[in-house]
Amino acid sequence: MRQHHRTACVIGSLLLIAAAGTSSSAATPTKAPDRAGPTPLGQIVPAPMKVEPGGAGFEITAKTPIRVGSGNPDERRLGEYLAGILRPSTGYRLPVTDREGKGGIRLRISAEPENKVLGGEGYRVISTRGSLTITSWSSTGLLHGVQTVRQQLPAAVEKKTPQRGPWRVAGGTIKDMPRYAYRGAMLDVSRHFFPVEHVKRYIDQLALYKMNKLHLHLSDDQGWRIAIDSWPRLATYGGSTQVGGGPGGHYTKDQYKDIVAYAASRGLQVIPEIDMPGHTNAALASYAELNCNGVAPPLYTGTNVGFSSLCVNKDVTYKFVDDVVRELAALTPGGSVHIGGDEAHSTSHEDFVTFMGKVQPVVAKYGKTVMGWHQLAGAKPAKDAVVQYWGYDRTGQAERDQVVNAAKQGTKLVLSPADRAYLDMKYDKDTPLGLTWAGYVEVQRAYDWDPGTYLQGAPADSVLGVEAPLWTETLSTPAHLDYMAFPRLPGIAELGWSPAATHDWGAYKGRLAGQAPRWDALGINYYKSPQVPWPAER
Ligand code: NGO
Repeated sequence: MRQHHRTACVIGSLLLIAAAGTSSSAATPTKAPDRAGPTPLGQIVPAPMKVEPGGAGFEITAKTPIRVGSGNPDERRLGEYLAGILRPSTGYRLPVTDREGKGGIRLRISAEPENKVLGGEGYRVISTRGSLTITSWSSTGLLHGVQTVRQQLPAAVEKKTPQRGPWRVAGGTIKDMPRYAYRGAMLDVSRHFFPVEHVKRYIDQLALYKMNKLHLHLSDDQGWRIAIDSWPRLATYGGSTQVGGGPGGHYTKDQYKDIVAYAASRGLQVIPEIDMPGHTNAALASYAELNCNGVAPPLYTGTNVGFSSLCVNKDVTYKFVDDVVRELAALTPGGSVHIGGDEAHSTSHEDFVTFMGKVQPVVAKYGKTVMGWHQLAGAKPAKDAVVQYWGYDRTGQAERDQVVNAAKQGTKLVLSPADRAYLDMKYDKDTPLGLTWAGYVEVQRAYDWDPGTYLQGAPADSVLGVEAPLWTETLSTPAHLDYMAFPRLPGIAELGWSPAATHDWGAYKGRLAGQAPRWDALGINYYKSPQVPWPAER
């Protein structure tokens, strides 16, 4: 049903895209950055809240130390993280030291009022001839400050072999803090499985743009990707294939913990999703008793949606849910567990409401809050539930109203409009990967909307933030992920971080273009959108 609906909608979206295309001026390449001049202060992504340029600025040299306080292990850890980026390309020693002294790069976590006003993720960067100071109230803020400094340095800093400097940071002060508390990305590791190393690569990319949530879509019809001790066949059998019939895979608990810890070290909280009651063929195939008819269906390697459902009226279903949520919650230091709830086309509305009524308290019982796709608004969202809106320009008013009404009653929203934030949509008709059901999503379309006013009628303070989902029906390698995420992901990150007053496609596309040499240095395979004035190749 949904598939049909999606195909029909492509035509409408095509018209929209065609109309939008006429207004965007031809992209003229920006000049390659002058080796003699550093990146102007604040010309980074996401745009900082406040930039006060001035003064000579700092230059990293062979003698520069990275100074951290003696008392705070996070300062040292982040000092080493920064040094790890700078050492290979600069060729400098850059010792991380807690010895007092003047000059150099200084990392400080402190509760001084100037830091406190910038909140738990804010930071300041102060660049003068004598020193470069990154300071914050928190380790996460300090990490964001490090990412800012990284982007202020020449792109060659990202390379793994010695490069020519100079390594300058423009002079002045940046004061920065995020607009939204929730700035997320979702990776679908079910349709195609991605091993730990690939997930870490994505985490590093997200951290560069100050994202702070990694939502992992751990189960779907095509594969169950996390080991659950009490139901072992979920992973060993349910995870044994993927779209197209490849070998699939799953994370052991240790591997999953490794992902969670790595994400935390990069400022990201992992939100695990077990999609229920639909999108459950992998589980139903693994355990016959979960099916209403007691018969396990075969594993599924296609890309249809909406055909599977847990058996809402069987007790064993809730034993299963309890076990899975309990084990998952134990692996989840963050506050939320995502229970899916989308496209339950094989579950009656009544059953859906019953199911969500029973499952949400289980999440609460294990100390977590519920996150769900926006269909949860059609059941009774728990008091502190967060719903993730994934509608698009063709979503009917009744469906929107349901979400808006929930928001008016206190449900918080994360916005992932499919025709803006879905990184799996094709950019245009020639994009070799991706889907089209929400239309084409070129770079400007992904960036040019305001989360604060997007869902008309929803109170502005109901919006927790934004999330860019990356579904992987057609994506199976890191190069595929790169190509769909870049250059759209930084745009969603900017919508989540930067003040609304900085929103300006004209200025943004220039800053975005400035990121390309960095992606080249990092080996990121990005889409060269004709909408962006990429620097001339050198
Ligand atoms: C939908 C669907 C997913 C698909 C995705 C593809 C949601 C929330 N459910 O988004 O199963 O993979 O579209 O774009």
